[in-house]
Amino acid sequence: MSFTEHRKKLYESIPVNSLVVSYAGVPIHTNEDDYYSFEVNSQYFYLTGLEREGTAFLALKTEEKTIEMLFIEEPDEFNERWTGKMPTKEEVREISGIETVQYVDALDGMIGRFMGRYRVDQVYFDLFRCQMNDLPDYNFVKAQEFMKLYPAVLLKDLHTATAPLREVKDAEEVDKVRKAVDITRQGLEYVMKNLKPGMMEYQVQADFEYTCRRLGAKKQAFPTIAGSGLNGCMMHYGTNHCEVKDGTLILLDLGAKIENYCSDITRTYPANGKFTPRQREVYKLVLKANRAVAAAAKPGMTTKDLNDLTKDILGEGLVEMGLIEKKEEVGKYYMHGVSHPIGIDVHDISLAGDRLQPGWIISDEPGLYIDEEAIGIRIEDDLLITEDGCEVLSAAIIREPDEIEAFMADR
Ligand SMILES: [Mn+2]
Repeated sequence: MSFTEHRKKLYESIPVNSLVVSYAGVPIHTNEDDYYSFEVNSQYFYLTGLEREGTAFLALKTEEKTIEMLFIEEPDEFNERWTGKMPTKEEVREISGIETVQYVDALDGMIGRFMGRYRVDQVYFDLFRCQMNDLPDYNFVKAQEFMKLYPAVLLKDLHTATAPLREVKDAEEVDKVRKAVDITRQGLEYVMKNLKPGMMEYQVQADFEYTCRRLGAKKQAFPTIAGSGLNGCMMHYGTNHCEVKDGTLILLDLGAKIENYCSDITRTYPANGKFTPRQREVYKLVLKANRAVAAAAKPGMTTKDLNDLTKDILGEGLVEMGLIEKKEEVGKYYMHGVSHPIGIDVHDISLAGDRLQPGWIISDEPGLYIDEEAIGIRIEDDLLITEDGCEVLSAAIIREPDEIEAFMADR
C-alpha cells in the first residue's frame, strides 16, 4: 500500500532515536460559528492517507524497531448528529495501514511515555513557513509546546525530511495525477463547447468546476483563474468577475484534484472561437516555448535550466516581433518561472536546486503578457519525468490554435 511505502521511505531516511510527531491540523475560524474548509497538512496526508481534522501520527525509530501509532477523535453521538459520521479505528487502520490506533486524548501521555522510556535525540515536526509574517500553523505551535517541555532534544523539520521523498512520485501517485489531468481535459472541452462573448468569467469557471464535480473530483487543485483580456495578464487573477468581451482571449489556469493529488493546466482560448492574426502570432510563440520545454525536460536538469531555455525562446521571438530590442529584456512580458513540481500541493514540495529525477511531475508553463494589447497567454502542461526525457501527461488536452478553432467551430 502506498502510504505504508511512504512511511517506510521516511523511516529509512531518518536517524535512529528519532521521534516523528505529525498533526492533521484543525479548521481555522472565520467569524461567529463558521470555519474555513479544512485542509489537511500535506506531510501528514503523505504519511497516513488521512484527511480528517484533529487526528495525529506518532512514530519512534529505535535501534531495534520502529513503533508507529495513529490518534483519532473518539466518535460521539452528539458530533455525529450535527456534522456526520466520524471515522472509526477500523476505517483509519484500513486507509493508513497503521495497526495501532488510539483516541487522541491519549496522545500527550504517549509522547511522554516515549520520552521517558526511550532515547530520543531528535524530534521531527512540520516547521514549514511560507511567509515570515504568516500566523504559525498547528504543527508549528505544537513543536514550540514540545520544545518548552523537552529543550534538550534536537528539533528537526519534517517538511525538509519528506521533501526528497515527495519529489519522486510512485506509480499510485502518478495514476492519481493522471486521473486529475483527464478530468481537467474534459472540463476544458466542456468550456470550449460553451464559451461565448458576453459570458461572465465566473460562469466559465462554473462550467469547468461543474464538470470536475460531475466526473468525481471533490475539489479543485487551487482557485480557478479565468481572466479575459487584460485580466489574463495578471498572473494569479482570481476574482473572475468581468464580462468576457468579443475579440478577447480568456486565460484559464485550473485543475481538478483527485484523492488529494493535483493537476495544473493552463489553456488560452479566443472568446468567439477564432484567434485574431496578432493573438495567433503571440500564441504561436508561447506554444513554441511550451513544446521546447517538453522536448528538453529530463533527469539531471533543474527547473532553472528549463526557465533559461524558455527565456531564450520567448526573448528571441519578442525581438523578431519588435516588442523588445534585446532578448535580455524578455522580463518585460514574461515575469514568472516556467516550471514547478506538482503533487499533493499544486506548487509541490521541493528543495531549492534539486535536480529532476524520474518520477518528478512538473509544470511546463511559458506565458506572455502584453498589457498594451490586452493579450495574456499562458499554455501549461504537466510533465512526468522519465528515465530519458518526459511524458506529457496532458498531451490529450488540445493546444494547437487550429485544433482549438476547429473544436470550437464544431458545436
Ligand atoms: Mn502552474
